[in-house]
Amino acid sequence: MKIEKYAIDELNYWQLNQHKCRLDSLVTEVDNMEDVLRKLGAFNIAIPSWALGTGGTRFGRFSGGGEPRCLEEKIEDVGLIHALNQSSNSISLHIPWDIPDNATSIKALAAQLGLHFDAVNSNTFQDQNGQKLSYKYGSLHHTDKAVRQQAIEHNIEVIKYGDLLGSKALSIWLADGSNFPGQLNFRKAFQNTLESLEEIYLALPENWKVWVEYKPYEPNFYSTTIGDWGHSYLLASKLGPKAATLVDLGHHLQGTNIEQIVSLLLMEGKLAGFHFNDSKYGDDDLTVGSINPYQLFLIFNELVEGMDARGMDHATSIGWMIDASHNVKDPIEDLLQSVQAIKIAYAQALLVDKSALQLAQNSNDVALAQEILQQAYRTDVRPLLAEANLRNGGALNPIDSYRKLQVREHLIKERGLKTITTGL
Ligand code: RM4
Ligand code: MN
Ligand code: MN
Repeated sequence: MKIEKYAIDELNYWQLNQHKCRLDSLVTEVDNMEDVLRKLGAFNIAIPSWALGTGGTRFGRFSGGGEPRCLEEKIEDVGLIHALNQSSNSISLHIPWDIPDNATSIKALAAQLGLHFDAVNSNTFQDQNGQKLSYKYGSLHHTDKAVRQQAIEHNIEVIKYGDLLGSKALSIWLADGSNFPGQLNFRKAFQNTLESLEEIYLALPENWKVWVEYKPYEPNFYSTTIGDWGHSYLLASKLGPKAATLVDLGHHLQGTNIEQIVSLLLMEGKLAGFHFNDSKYGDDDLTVGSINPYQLFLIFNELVEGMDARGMDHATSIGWMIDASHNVKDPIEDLLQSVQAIKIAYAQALLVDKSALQLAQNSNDVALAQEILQQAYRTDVRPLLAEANLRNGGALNPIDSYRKLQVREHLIKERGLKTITTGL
């Protein structure tokens, strides 16, 4: 299915008056409106290929109807999202869950929908059919050099796939760790990981980056070899300028001050980008902004401040991606909500009165500093998002249009009620 522009325009038409009223009411509150609209219009968030089918838990998976059955249909779904929100112009592939057998035609299909390929993700946390050696005890950190070699080769193969598609980054998340004290020599595990990553680093083409993701626990419950931002930062620093740390919001222990981590990584030029999701307990991979939107705003506040301080372009200097998996919602609706939540937090951060905040901080006016932040956070910026979408040819209200256009119903007709997808 393809959403035609006229169908979106027609739905927008009926909402236009109400939208203009809402936008006008913000004029007195937002003095940098054109600047915010321009930045919102340029901001895109990549969609992971593994988020387009209904996710599962370790107990089961309840598939939804009309799920994509192949990579082409996943790309088609991202095209639908992008047509509605004009903010999701790329897709991130997980290999081997999604192998682009014919890179040229896959790339052409994506380009037709206005999409390109974001970071490619390797997978050494599962054994694949026919795989020679097992990753049961880890991959890049493994005690056995032959297993490490196999994992290195897989990563190099992923880079090759990505290169054919025009990707510019390899994203690595390792499940490597230990379940019991004594199982692992931490120093050796770290050094093995570093040496393996060095080999992968050498295989990076010109203008490529490697993004090193961290996670404190799960699937290992005693130690994880790249367990926190310190581990990742250490590796990225030793590797060189093409390596940086990837922050997945769900990969922190409860109470961690993620915005502070983000601020320091940015300061050091080592923030690769994000995997956005939300969580209440652990790596819950819930819809972005569904649990703790204030935290998301505080993160964006640091991002905007830190990127401006370094003269970085907001839209393109770091990687913006969703990494969520949902087991009860329509995946497309869930992704539309996530993108919306990210853009809301970004817009609110753009509204923070930076010079007033700096004055308050310098004079230790704690209450005023909080007022300034919360003034921005409590502004309803949704009309700004709607206006930015409208100017780009998207829907004023993407989810509402998705439902009114009966996209899921069309997909069910095309693809059937029950489908089996690979991956999570
Ligand atoms: C991991 C991690 C990775 C993602 C996999 C599917 O928890 O977040 O980024 O690729 O899940
Ligand atoms: Mn992730
Ligand atoms: Mn995760």
